[in-house]
Amino acid sequence: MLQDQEVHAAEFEHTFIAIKPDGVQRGLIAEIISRFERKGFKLVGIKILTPSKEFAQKHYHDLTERPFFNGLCEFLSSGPVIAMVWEGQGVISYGRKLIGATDPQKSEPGTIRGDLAVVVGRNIIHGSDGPETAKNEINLWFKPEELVNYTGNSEKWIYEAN
Ligand code: IDP
Ligand code: MG
Repeated sequence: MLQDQEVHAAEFEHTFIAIKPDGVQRGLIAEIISRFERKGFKLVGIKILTPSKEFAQKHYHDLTERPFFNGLCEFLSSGPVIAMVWEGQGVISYGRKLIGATDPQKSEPGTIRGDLAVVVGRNIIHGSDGPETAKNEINLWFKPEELVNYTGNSEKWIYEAN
């Protein structure tokens, strides 16, 4: 029976997604969460916080040499951010597809940045760019006990049995 199939969590990966202060202030929290949720990905961690500038610098440590680094860290720490961990098969790379290209002028329509943002410095959302970054960013933003392990009610309708 399809309803009784087992979905094994072993293939599920995790990614770190943040709604930046512009996305929060523009009232886009539900819109953004909804896109990940409707796709079939599962929310396993969420909180709202205003990161310090030092914390923002840690988050963007690989961009320290870029000319926009200071402004970027000022901006990320300028107001509340929604920090999330999403789970699912392929969620790291597909999450990036849902988000769209870094510069909203180049993001495809249908993506979050393509539909909802206009300039690169106000592109409303962050998503981990690979497995290693995802692990590091989740560890930076969340304590293990802040993440929830559960079976989603529709998982057996989203995945095939394996
Ligand atoms: P990503 O967010 O798509 O992974 P990254 O290259 O990691 O893009 O850059 C991190 C963030 O830095 C971007 O989301 C954007 O907000 C900002 N950023 C990137 N390039 C520029 C730029 O040329 N000018 C201003 N801000 C930039
Ligand atoms: Mg990046």
